[in-house]
Amino acid sequence: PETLKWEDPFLLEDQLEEEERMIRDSAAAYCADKLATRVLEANRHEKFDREIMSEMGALGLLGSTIPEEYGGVGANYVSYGLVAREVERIDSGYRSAMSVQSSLVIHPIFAYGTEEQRLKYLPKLTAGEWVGCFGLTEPDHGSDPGSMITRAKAVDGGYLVSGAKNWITNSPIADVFVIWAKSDKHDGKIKGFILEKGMQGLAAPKIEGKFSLRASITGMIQMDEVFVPEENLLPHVQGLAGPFGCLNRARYGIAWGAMGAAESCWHAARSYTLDRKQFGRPLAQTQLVQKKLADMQTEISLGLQGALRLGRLFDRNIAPAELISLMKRNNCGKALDIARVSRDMHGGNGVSDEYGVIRHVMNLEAVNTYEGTHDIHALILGRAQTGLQAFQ
Ligand code: TGC
Ligand code: FAD
Repeated sequence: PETLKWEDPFLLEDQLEEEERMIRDSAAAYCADKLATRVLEANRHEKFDREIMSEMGALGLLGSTIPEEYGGVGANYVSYGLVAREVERIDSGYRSAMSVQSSLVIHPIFAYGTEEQRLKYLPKLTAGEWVGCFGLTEPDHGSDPGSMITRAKAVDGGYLVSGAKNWITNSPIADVFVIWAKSDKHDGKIKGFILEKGMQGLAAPKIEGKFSLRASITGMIQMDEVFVPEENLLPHVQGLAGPFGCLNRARYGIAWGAMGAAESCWHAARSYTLDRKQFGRPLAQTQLVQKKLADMQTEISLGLQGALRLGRLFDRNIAPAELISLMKRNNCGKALDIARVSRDMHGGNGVSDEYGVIRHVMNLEAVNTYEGTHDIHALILGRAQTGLQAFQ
């Protein structure tokens, strides 16, 4: 009989192509070398090191799925997911920075932009020379972005954009802002606009006192009649399908990423309880601890298989949005549970940042909320199977 590979029960490794493994391995080496070494201080002092974007850009980790002529490496979505898993194994905040740049800034410019916009923005964004952010959520409209109040008023040669966006990853350090606003020139439909740092009337103050994703920088975007020239409108999409086309990709990446954070917490719990003795034996030799480890192993291996299957469907362009909701919801919820249990298994040491686990707990609280909360994804799935929408 075959022996179970405890850390990879379904032999996920065997299901990957050679090129996928290579991309994953190079990301893993970078993470160990450059991210793991920075994260404790970054989290403790709430600082995002801008250099990380340039380093990720140099390695081809930003916008990796777009063609080479625009600065990508033409990677498939399975590879994109595998990279998200490696980065989030270290910290969800670093994965956040990567997801926003790739799925929420590079993707919409590539998919909805003009050739001139692609050539102007994509090479610099993929290189990490410019940092981008994505403004959908508003102070009074989070789960319900369709009710946004940000407006684009048509004027000679362009638009005046006014409104506020809240909880925006990377906004305080962004050079490029992809903003979603209702446009009076397009019958009040939602359109995407590219704003640039330095435009008059544009500000992006940092949100202080964040106790989650402290290694990632988050801010507001305030727009007071910002003049945006016509050539900065994303012409090829309108309505919520625009931002959701981006969110589909980011949510998919998060489904992989959250499992990376969960694996980190699982492995930490296993090592800790093997080493730590109480009542004269390793904690790992108790039934309660073994049950917890078995639950972690089960949820993570199923979550990873689901993410891989979704990635294969993504790469064939046949992944339904609701399936993305299913995997984002399941993997974030399960990862958060696993992180909390791992924290408990570390006893008092579990609340020290030296052990890393409490940081994952704090991070996963936000990961479970952003890109559609756990309950919003349940409502998306409920609607898909009953035909009844329960949002309102
Ligand atoms: P609904 O009636 O469902 O749809 C309106 C229009 O949008 C289309 N659509 C989609 N298209 C593509 N992919 C999807 N996933 C889509 N979902 C909807 C839909 O076909 C329709 O098109 P059309 O042409 O008929 O107009 O819209 P609703 O207003 O009822 O929406 C409800 C709901 C709850 C599903 C939705 O608004 C939702 O998902 N809310 C959650 C909001 C959210 O996810 N925000 C994320 C902000 S960005 C972020 O968090 C980044 S954090 C990143 C990081 O740091 O890593
Ligand atoms: P609300 O929508 O007010 O929800 C509050 C609670 O009510 C939740 O539990 C929710 O599930 C529940 N709820 C809402 N509606 C219903 C309903 N109909 N039925 C039952 N329950 C309901 N946004 C961006 O646009 N760009 C970014 O880069 C970005 N980065 C972020 C980074 C961080 C660290 C955080 C925390 C958020 C970020 N967000 C970003 C915003 C994020 O997407 C929103 O916080 C999220 O969509 C939830 O919106 P909300 O905070 O307004 O909560």
